[in-house]
Amino acid sequence: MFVLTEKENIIAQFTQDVIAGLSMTPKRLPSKYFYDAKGDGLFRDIMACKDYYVTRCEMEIFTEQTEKIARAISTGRGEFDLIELGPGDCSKSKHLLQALLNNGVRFNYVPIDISYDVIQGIESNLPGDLPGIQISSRHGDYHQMLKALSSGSDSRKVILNLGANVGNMPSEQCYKFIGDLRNSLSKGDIVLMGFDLVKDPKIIRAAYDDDEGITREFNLNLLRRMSNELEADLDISKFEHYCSYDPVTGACKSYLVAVGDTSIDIGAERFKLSRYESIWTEISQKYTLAQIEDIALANAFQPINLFTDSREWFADVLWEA
Ligand code: AVI
Repeated sequence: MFVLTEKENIIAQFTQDVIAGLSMTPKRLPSKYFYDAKGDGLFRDIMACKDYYVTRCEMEIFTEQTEKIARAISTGRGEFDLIELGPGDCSKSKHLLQALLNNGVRFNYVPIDISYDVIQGIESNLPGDLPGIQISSRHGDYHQMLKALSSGSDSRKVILNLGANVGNMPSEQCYKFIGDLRNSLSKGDIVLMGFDLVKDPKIIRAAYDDDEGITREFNLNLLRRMSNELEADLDISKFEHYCSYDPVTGACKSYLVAVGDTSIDIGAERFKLSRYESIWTEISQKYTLAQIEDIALANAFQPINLFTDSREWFADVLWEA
């Protein structure tokens, strides 16, 4: 029997998603495909760039309120699995992990990420940085992550979903993800989830169209991946990055806009784009605190704590199942 390797499966899924997205009107592509080794590096550059406030705000929460968060997630809990969805380089969670280790809390750290590079980075660096940490990493996307959660160990679960990752899901998908997350947990399990808050629209726009052009490169990387991995025939110089923020809906959206008539060929498929036609590549949704509470209650979570940075630009909320 002919069996596809994991790598071939990933390419087959990528091809299928790209063809489906480019067949839509208007065209769209999923932002999860920004992240290969180059995309991970560009995202690290975005996190360090002056216009992108998101990471610094959440880092302030994790460095200034580490003990408070450590106590909130561990008190009265016994041993637990600390499952981090999309940990990146763990730069924020590392503070929390260190505090838990210092306090003698017994936990097993389970980082789950779609990127192999991220998982490999954690496995090779974290034990050196945090001696004594127990790690059981997993590789997969959000859908697989939730399956892994419900079929995982019977230990108490504490889920970390930091960095405004849920903001990258359109609202129906975000509700579904949080509903599925709730269904994969048992009563008493808890979730610490990051949300970027509504703020001055100019600050949000600048964060997603930074002066150094890193976000532009990040967005264009999706086309680069299509060219390299799917052997798509396309001309990257025919596309530009554009981002909009709608203060009414809180939706910050990124697009690749064709700067001239062009086409993208994938295998036998040809997708024509006329000048100024756009491909929607990403949403970074911003929320009010009231909306965040509604999301929790609508999905049978009980909000139990809230941590914000000093400017109230970002919130990490603690919900109990
Ligand atoms: C990963 N995610 C939360 C980032 C965000 O802010 O939406 C991805 C990103 N896209 C452009 N800049 C950063």
